[in-house]
Amino acid sequence: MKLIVAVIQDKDSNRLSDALVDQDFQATRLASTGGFLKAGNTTFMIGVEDDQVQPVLELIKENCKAREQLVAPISPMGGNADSYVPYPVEVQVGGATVFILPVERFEKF
Ligand code: 2BA
Repeated sequence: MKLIVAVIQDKDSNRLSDALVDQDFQATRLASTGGFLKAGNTTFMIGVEDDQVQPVLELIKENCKAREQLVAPISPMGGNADSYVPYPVEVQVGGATVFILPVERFEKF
């Protein structure tokens, strides 16, 4: 068994949830925050048998889009201004960032 941990954009989360439910996959959604943008994103925990990893990855690929996002400049507030960038910078936010972990034991009570 594997635990798929997928960090995706909030905008894609309902679509991915619906697709997972349609295909009878069980998942848990956690509200999370990206360390770099400090903006909300959604983390899915999806427990599946090994042979179901690939179908779940396909669903994630189909339902999660990469998008450009602007990072607003943050004032150095009296600190070192050497690295200060006075204009917004565009970064591409995935798609999805996916970790696949082995599950040692799985119980439901
Ligand atoms: P954030 O940390 O808010 O990052 C958003 C996007 O900003 C990233 O998109 C990447 O394009 C850019 N970025 C991140 N760190 C950067 C840096 N030091 N310099 C320049 N640009 C940077 P993604 O790579 O698609 O990541 C989307 C979200 O997935 C991340 O949001 C974070 O919440 C999660 N994530 C990505 N890699 C991770 C990792 N290795 N471990 C845990 N979470 C991760």
